[in-house]
Amino acid sequence: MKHTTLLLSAIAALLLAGCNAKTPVTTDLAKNNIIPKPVSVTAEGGSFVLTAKSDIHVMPGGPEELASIAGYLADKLNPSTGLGLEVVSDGKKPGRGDIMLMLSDDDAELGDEGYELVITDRLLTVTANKPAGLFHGIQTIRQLLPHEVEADTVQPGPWVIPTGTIRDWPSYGHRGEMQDVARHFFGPEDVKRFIDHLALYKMNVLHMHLSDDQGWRIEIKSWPNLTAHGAKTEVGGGEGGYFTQEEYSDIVKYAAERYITIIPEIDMPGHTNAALSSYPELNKGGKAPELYTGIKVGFSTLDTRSEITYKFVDDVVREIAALTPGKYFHIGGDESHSTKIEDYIYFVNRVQEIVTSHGKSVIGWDEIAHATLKPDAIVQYWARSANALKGISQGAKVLMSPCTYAYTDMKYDSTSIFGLSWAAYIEVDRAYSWDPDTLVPGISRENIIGVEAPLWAETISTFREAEYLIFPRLPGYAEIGWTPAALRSWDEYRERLASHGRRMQIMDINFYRSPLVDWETTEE
Ligand code: TNX
Repeated sequence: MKHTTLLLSAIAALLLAGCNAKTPVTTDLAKNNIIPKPVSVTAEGGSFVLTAKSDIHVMPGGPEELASIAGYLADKLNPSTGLGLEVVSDGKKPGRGDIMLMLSDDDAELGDEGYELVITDRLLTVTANKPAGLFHGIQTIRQLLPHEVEADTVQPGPWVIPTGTIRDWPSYGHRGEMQDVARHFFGPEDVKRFIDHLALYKMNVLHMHLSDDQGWRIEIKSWPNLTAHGAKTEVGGGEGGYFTQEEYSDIVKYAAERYITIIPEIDMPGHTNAALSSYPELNKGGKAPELYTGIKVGFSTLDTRSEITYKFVDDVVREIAALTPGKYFHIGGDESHSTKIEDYIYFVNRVQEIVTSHGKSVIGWDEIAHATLKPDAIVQYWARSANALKGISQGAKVLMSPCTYAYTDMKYDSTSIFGLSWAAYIEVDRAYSWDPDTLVPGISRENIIGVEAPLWAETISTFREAEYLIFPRLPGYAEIGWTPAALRSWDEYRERLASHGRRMQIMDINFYRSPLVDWETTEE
């Protein structure tokens, strides 16, 4: 009967795999290389095999979103497996080799983003309370399959996953990266590729640094010169660029389909030369400076005592907030060295009111704690723990981005071709080996909303260069945000990361071959 044939072909596939597959096949689920490391894994010792008969079933009567998530999985698996998996939502009973996606809201432990994978030799079932959990479960499926699953052409397989159960949920609700599109402009295709990278590692936030001294990168219809003039250049004098509102909305949608929230940042009152150059009336003295293409910080400031400044901020926040479904608006607030402290405090207090009036909560770099924070404000700790503690004493929560560990624009070591080094050299082990809950005395678990790794773009002008700084540190930041500290150790992590070398290679990710990792890669 059919089952015997299938079993035999599965065994044959396993044997074949033993002979010539590049990724060794295991039947021990505990030997997985999943990043971030799952909370709990129970191995059964058998194997589940995807075959030409496999399909992706979604619970009948469930929300539309389930079919979209299943479609996303099919789109990931079909090019490399060639198995033509289809989405089935008509309630037909799943058969051998099928994947089943289900929502069930009675598993409190899993929370809003957790999932359970039950893998038997017949069926792979993903269950979650919310669609976001199913989406993260799918990333685990991708990582359980051989690396070649990430190829965009048909590969021989076999497509085997060891049997057992994975129960998994994140430590923190906010796990993100920041992309600076101001120092050098990166267009929609680059941002989408970044979003795809975040999704694979179960990150759920992309913070976009949309304005700085060197460029204004988002269309504001009521202040058109911000982009007509202020987007025209970038560090080094290149041509710059900006997102139209349609392009920005398209990015927001693309991210949302991957359960990633976009946080837009307009950095102010410092880091504003591009805006000041576009509109003389925003300057004290009314004279517009030239555009700027260097990499100094701290020389620009909006005129904090002029009403036109607040009209400007109100228009900008209103237009961007209307395109942004996420809860937060990031007001920057860092390194305003040309703004007097009393003017800075006055400005941040007023801008918080504006952001709140447009229905968003404020995030700002740690300096904003000098002002009187709104109860729901978030302080992004990057440099000064005293600022973060000041925020906490006002009841604010903290987002952890310590520059000496989490700055993705720092060089790995003195030989790195890209990156800065003012904060530290951040090798892959250093990027991984810190714990947000214990890093700064006085900042503890209950104060922290999560972890974010910023990628500043002074030294990088193409996305391949960006990838060199992002990878392989991003998977480590993702794990710090997801996996409980008790399960994290560099010695064990570096083995898992080594296996992702091959995966990154197949995905054509330009990653830094850190000498601290015995990379599993093929000759290049
Ligand atoms: C500090 S981090 C900055 C950025 C620079 C970065 C370079 C922060 C809030 N401000 O303006 O791009 O250093 O590493």
